Amino acid sequence: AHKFWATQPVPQLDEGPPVDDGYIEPSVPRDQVRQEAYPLPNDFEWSTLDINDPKQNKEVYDLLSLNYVEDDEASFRFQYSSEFLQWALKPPGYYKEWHVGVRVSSNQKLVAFISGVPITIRVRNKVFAAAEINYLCIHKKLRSKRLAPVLIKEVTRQVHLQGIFQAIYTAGVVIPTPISTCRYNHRPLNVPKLLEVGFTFVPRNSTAARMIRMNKVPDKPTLKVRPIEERDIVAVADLFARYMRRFDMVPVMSIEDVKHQFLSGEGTGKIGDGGPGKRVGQVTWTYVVEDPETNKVTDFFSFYCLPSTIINNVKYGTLEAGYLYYYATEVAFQPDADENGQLKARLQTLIGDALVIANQAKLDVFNALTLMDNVSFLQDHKFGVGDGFLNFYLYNWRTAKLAGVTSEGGVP
Ligand code: YNC
Ligand code: MG
Repeated sequence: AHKFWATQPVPQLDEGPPVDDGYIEPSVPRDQVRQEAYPLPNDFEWSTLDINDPKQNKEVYDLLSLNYVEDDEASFRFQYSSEFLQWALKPPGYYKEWHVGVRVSSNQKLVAFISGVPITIRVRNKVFAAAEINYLCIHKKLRSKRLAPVLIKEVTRQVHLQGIFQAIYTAGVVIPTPISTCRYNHRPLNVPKLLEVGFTFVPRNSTAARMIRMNKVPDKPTLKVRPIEERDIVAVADLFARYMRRFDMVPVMSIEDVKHQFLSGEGTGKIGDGGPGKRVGQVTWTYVVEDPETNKVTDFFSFYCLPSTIINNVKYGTLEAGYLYYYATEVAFQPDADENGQLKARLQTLIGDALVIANQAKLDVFNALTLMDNVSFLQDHKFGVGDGFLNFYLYNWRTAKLAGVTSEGGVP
């Protein structure tokens, strides 16, 4: 039933669990990688996108904002900003050849895109270099013509040409074969707007006023949180690396990676310049907690802002959504912190503060997936279970199923 995926080095749907973790197809030297681009249908041509060029960046933005991922009811569509694309597509060591576009030859209109960025990942006890594939998008008028497999094969070729033979990617659709499946959860912040645009509904036996009251968040954070600065990077990198040992599939980040992931998306200028609670062009929010006595970073949390176009609403054009990203706390390393509830309590407080900052930044909703230790605080923080699922995939790598991309032993 999967004409394309049946030909690829991925575990097939009917396979049993593997005996050992490892590659499916061996790596090959560069000169044995196919040297010519895959053929496209007549009238189309390949085009490497230069994301640094504002004009090309805008072309990707325009393609995605009209044709990228929508929810099942076609009410909302992701609207990645130009700044977001800059941040997401240009981590340290990125290859411009992995930003693959397809244009109509006659008028040069960009009609399809797929991207990869380099990442080092650990899956269980194995660490390897991979490509993180994202933003696969084909113009609505060119759907169901088997163009997606051509894009995937071409980006795979470009990844192989750099000596990398594994990849990680996520999708809402189920294809061969998810290594984990997570569910979206949503914490309402701006209840009146969420009701007006049909993101949430008043349940029977409740009222809008009651929902607003229930979802109020405090004005101020509980902990002494402050935005991350350059001087925190080494400490955050260390804390991040130690915390990630809790989980079975994680990125391994250099100092440069940490700086890119947690500092470079903060926008420019002072908080407030880009509207309430944000800087101009702000994509990510990362906050740290410092021990007042030792000045050591003891905790951090991070989220990014990804608006969605509201497809049929006259009053509101976009839904401003925050997505919980990485976090870590030193409390995890206190003896028995997992068992005696200290870790659960600290995460509860830390994520409560993330909600306060997200609310100050005037986000409408705060989203989180059922991964890392998230399940331990989602209910208490009044996240509602969403309709959307996110499947995680590895290309050319076998491993047994992972429980919600968390370690078997996340916070219960
Ligand atoms: C998808 N999302 O199953 P079979 S996520 C992978 N990821 O193949 P056609 C997908 N494969 O089943 P259309 C996929 N969606 O026959 C579909 N497929 O074997 C498979 N939507 O191709 C599908 N963006 O061209 C089938 O389909 C074949 O015209 C059908 O195009 C699909 O970025 C798509 O949801 C998704 O723009 C481009 O619907 C289009 O429908 C669209 O006839 C809206 O394709 C936006 C959207 C996807 C977001 C994402 C991750 C992509 C991962 C791709 C796989 C990477 C593999 C690793 C490569 C590097 C390896 C190294 C080393
Ligand atoms: Mg197609």
